[in-house]
Amino acid sequence: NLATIGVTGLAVMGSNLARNLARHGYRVAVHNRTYAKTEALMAEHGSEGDFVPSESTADFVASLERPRKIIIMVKAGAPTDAVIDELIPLLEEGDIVVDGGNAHFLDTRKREERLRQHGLHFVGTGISGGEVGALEGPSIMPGGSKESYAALGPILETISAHVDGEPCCAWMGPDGAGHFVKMVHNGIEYADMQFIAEAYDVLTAAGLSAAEVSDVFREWNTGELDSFLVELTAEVLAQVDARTGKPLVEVIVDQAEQKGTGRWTVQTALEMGVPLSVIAEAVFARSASGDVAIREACRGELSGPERRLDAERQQLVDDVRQALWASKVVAYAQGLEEIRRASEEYDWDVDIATVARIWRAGCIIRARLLKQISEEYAAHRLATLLIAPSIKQGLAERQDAWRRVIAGATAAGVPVPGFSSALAYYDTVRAERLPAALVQGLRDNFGAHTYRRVDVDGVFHTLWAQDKSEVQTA
Ligand code: NBP
Repeated sequence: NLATIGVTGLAVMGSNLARNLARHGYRVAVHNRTYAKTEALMAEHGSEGDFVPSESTADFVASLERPRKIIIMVKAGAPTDAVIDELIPLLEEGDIVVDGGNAHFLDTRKREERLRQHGLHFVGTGISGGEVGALEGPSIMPGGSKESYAALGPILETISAHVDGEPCCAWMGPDGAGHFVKMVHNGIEYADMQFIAEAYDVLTAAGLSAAEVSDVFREWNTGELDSFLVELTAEVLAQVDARTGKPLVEVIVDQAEQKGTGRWTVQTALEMGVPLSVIAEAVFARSASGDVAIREACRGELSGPERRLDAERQQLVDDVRQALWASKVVAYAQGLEEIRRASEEYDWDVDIATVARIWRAGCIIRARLLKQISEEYAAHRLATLLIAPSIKQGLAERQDAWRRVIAGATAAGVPVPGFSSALAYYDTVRAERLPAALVQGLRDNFGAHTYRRVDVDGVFHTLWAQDKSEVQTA
């Protein structure tokens, strides 16, 4: 009696994924390098479903029906390769190896190519939703061959989160497409959290307490900002520290850490030449918060206005809500554009409407807004999300509030790098003319880098060091 699917790597994510599969009636083979973890899973949750535990990798592989479907849930990087090395000689043509870890999409491309040479399918799969998602239904972003999805997809769709009966799992495209989409998901998550943090900062600068801001976020979660992170913000801000009686947020060290997927998103964008300014700003904001030496050197040394925002409270709350919505839209626009560009570069044919659709539930960035984004991409061919009819109108309606928040925060010396960067991008792409023309003039002056003209086709250079006449170079 063979198992339908196997999971190797039974730390928190792997265990919960295996339990999720078993709860849905699948016979699940389970394996972990250190057998004690397999035994612990069986002791604590073995009765929840039909598990087939194995101590050795060989027994684990032998316990699976063909084509074998094996989900690897180990620490990303060298551990993933160690598991793959062990599996390859034990597998047979047509077997499917799924990497559910947070791998870099370029590593996934290499692994896919390597396994393909062995006649095996390698499915780099983004899984979002943390440990609760893995157990109760994550958002799942598989890449790899389309053929492998025919066998694997129905299982993954069953255990994924669902919205209106639709699974939050779909084939993203070949080789690294799934991990790419997951990477950008995490980048957007950085931006979302930065905006939320800025909203909190602005509201406290206007005199609201953490508990009051918590109430504001709880209220926001019933409207257009309805999302998992806004819901969590209300919870975190309401938490009172048992030691001091203060809001917990006020006793947490104000240095944000990161594991690296946000950085990857930005690095990739830089290499592809995609303006991902808002997500980059969010990554840099975390780094800046952690620059202790610089912050200590500057605190009390650099002058600025008193941190006090004088605004009518309800008006400010309404304005910040709108700044948050508008900024979030820009982060999505930039992130989705990065996916579209990569899809072009790597020939993945990723469907952006589908990406937004499978992010609607299960994952960390799940939000009401994603339904609207998905519908807009399904209905229109969009050069950018910003010009989708309902989004364009939403931005038009909110931009005065957005500008007021940034102006007010800036005047009070409250840093809002995320909001400002988002608005700057909005104003950049809608501009009639950009000062990039001057940049081109300067480049031509010091480096003879040439320029194009608005009125005549061709490439031109001004003889700056001579008589400043213009020559056509192409
Ligand atoms: P960890 O990332 O903490 O990895 C622990 C697992 O890796 C254990 O099963 C461990 O086996 C195994 N492992 C290691 Br370490 N080196 C190994 C090797 N050389 N050979 C075989 N197995 C090895 O687990 P996690 O937090 O459950 O995350 C798993 C994956 O899911 C990661 O890639 C992570 O980035 C990704 N992810 C995590 C989350 C989350 O919320 N935590 C969300 C989404 C994705 P051992 O028991 O023998 O040490």
